Amino acid sequence: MKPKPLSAATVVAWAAVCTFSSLPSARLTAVQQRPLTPTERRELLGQISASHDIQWLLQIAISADVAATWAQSPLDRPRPRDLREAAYLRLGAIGTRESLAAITVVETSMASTTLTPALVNVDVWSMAPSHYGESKIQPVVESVAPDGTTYRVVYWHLLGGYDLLLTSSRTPSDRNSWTRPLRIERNIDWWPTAATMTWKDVQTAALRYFLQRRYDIAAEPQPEVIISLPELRRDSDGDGWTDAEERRLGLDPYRADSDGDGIPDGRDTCPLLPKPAQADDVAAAVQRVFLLRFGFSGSRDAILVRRAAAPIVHLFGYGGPVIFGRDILPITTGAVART
Ligand SMILES: [Ca+2]
Ligand SMILES: [Ca+2]
Repeated sequence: MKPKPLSAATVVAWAAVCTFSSLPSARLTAVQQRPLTPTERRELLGQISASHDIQWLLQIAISADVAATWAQSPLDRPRPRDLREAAYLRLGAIGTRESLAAITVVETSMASTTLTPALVNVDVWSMAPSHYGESKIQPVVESVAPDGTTYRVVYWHLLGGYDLLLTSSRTPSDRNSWTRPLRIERNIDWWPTAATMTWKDVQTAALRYFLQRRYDIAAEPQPEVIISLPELRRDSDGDGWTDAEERRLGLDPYRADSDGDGIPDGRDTCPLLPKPAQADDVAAAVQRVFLLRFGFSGSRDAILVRRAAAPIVHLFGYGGPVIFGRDILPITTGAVART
């Protein structure tokens, strides 16, 4: 029997009772104290896929932290994202009034995902597509500034192509204490290597690096980059993205809401596609498939969508920007997720 649509009041009431501290679950309590072996995690995946415990499924789907407690590292399989996907799918498959209310709670929570978190884990980053693995992030160079702050330069395709990115921490041994890596405004067209970072003062560093364009020839030295921290961090419109990142993504560095739909760029998964007043059934289905396949990944990689290849739908619940109909150059490695 098809469930009746839920009223907004019902959803709000459901959300109000679904506080984590008041959600008892014998099964969750039994396994949440320790990481599980691969065999136990596979069994857990099976339990999720057959469960009728809506509160338990909601806990798993809504929180990356809950799913992560069962793994030694994000590289373990089934990964935390696999468990979350399974729980979200199971809630839909159950199809009762209560399970659909739980899905609404999950989606409401995911819709508030920020694209510009203050701090990130710098050890392992997820690729957006589920069939890719998670990647260990190796710094190109690590350097301690005159004020004792540790800085790392990394490279990754967060903004549509490979970029040099700068992150810092006062407590570098805490992998979750690193600032969101910000774009160094120097286009690179291959992998950087053998870098040095020399501090001229507490706000200014000189970065020298090589690019390894081919493995059968020596890496090529590149012109020095002067990094000014105030310039690197400049966010003229206060939306969370720096000016250099907005120029990279094609956003307006001087307008906090580039597409004018009321959602600031730092929280707008589709910052260049205005959100319509209401999603039709097709759009709602696309949104849910996107959330399922990408939203639970934990990835912050930009996703570039060619206009002719996919329906243009305002999406939510993903940690990176989705840009329609635009290539962001230079892109040479093919590693950027394209749909
Ligand atoms: Ca900005
Ligand atoms: Ca917007």
